[in-house]
Parts: sequence; C-alpha cells; structure tokens
Amino acid sequence: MEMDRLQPDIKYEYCDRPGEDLDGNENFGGDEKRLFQLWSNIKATVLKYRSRGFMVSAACLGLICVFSILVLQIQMKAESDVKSSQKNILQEFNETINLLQVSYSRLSTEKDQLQNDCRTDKEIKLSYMNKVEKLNKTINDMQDSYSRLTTEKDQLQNDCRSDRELKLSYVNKVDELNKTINDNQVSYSRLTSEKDQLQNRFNSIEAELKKRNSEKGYSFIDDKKTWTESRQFCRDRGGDLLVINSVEEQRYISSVFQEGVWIGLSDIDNEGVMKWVDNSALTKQFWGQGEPNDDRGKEDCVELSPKKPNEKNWNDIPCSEKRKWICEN
Ligand SMILES: [Ca+2]
Ligand SMILES: [Ca+2]
Ligand SMILES: [Ca+2]
Repeated sequence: MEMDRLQPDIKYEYCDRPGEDLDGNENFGGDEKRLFQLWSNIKATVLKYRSRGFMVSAACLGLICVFSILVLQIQMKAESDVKSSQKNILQEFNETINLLQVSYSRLSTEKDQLQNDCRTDKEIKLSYMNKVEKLNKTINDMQDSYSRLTTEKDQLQNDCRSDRELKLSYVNKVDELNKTINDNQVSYSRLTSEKDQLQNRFNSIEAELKKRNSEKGYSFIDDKKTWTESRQFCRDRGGDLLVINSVEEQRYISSVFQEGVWIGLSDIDNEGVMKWVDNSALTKQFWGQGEPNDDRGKEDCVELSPKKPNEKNWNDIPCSEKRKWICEN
C-alpha cells in the first residue's frame, strides 16, 4: 500500500509492458527489447524490495531509464540520420562513380577515335608530304631539264646561225674565187699570148743583138765560170774579156744584160792597181758606191752589175765567183 502511495505520478501503465502499445500490440525492435528486458529486471527488483528506499531508487532508476531511453532514441535517431546520410552519400557516390565510368568510357571511346583520327591524319599528312616531296623533286628535275634544253637550243640556234653565216661566207668566197679564176684564166690567156709575143720579140731582138754584137766583136756567153776560166774561154777563141773604152760602150753593155758579168779588169797582178787585160790605160771608171773595196782582202776581179745605175755599176769581187762573161775580139 505504501508503495502505491509513493508512485501516484508514475505511469507504470505505460511501462508495464514496454514494447506494447496502448492496445497491447507488440511494436518494438532489438533495442526496445533490450530496454524491455532492463525494465523487467528493474521491476522485478522493485517488486522484490518493496520498500520506500527501494521505491525511490526505483523511481530514480526509472527516470534514468527514461533519460537513457531518450538519449538512446536521440542517438538512434542521429545514427539513423547519419546512416541515411551516409546511404545517400554512398548512393550519390555510386551514381557519381557510374556517371564517371560512363564518362570515362565515352571519353576513352572518343580518345581512341581521336587517336585513330590522329594516326590517320598523320598518315595522310605523311603521304601528302611524300607526294609534295616527290612533286618538288620532279619540278626541280624538270627545271634542270628545261635549263639544259634551253641552253642546247640556244647553242643549236647559234651553231645554225654560224653555220648559215659560214656557208654564206663560203658561197661568197667560192663565187669570188670562181670569178677570180675566170678573170685569171682570161688574164692568163692574155698574158700567155703577150708572153708568146714578147718571147718572139725577144728571140728576134736577141738574134738581132747577137748579129750586131757579132758585128761589133762581142760574144755574150750564156754560161757561168770563174774570172780566170772565162778569160781563158775568150783567149781560146782568139779574143779576151771585154775592155770598156768609152761611156757609150759602158751604157750599151749595161743595157744588154740583166745580171752581173765579168769584164776584163782586175788587180790580180798588183793589189790595189786595177789593170785591163789588154794593158790599156784605165781612163774611164764606172765604180759603184764604195767600190773597189777589196772586201776582206779577197776581191781582185771586176763584174758589171746591170741592176745598178748604168754608169756606177762596177764592183770588185772574189775571182773564184762564177759569172757570165763577154768576149771581145
Ligand atoms: Ca772595148
Ligand atoms: Ca783587190
Ligand atoms: Ca768590192
């Protein structure tokens, strides 16, 4: 009875059967079962010790129990919230992972595609570069060929022009030569005719001259001998080498001959003293410039040189020289 007095405010009804609602239905989980077990133990203890002190203690324990239940519920609620939050985070994390996986797969696919495209682009670029390089080489070769052919063409044009000019020059020269040959043939014919006429004239003059010379006592010998041999030739024929006694005779002999001839004058017997072969006096003298000079002490016989002035054409020369000569009877 005392015990009932001490607990008028305590709603044991609510704690009589923890885990049951007011209608008596069980509505508790694992933790509530443990609380129910703890309460049952406390109740058993209280019932065992139905004393006031025990009742107070039981009340305190009940309060502690309620407080603990509240704390536990709060903790459970917090844990539940945390678990729910963690679950949500985990779900979001999984969703994010899935999204990332999808993105990764898509990006991998795009990366592979890009790599393929890049490789393809590289191959195409390399192919184009090779083609460009080949084209450049072909262009360079064609330029070289063009330059070479241009040079050859210019050379051929020059050669052709030179050949035409040379041919034209040769043609002109041939024409000139033909004309010259024709002219020369005409001249040759004319000159031959003139030569024949002159030869005939010469022959006639020579014959006439020989006749006159013979009449004058001269013999013009068409041969060449030393001075001594020539004189002996004349002496063998009853005469001697020519002795010039007058200007007229000097002019006449000079006009008849075209080359040097011996005359009968020498200083063989006495050097420096010229003497005619007939020992006549040396009155008329027709020495050339600077003669007689007895060059090197070897000139003792005299020739008449018709190519020099008619009245200055005597010269002393070595007697061993060979000349034509004139015999005078
Ligand atoms: Ca004479
Ligand atoms: Ca002399
Ligand atoms: Ca001389």
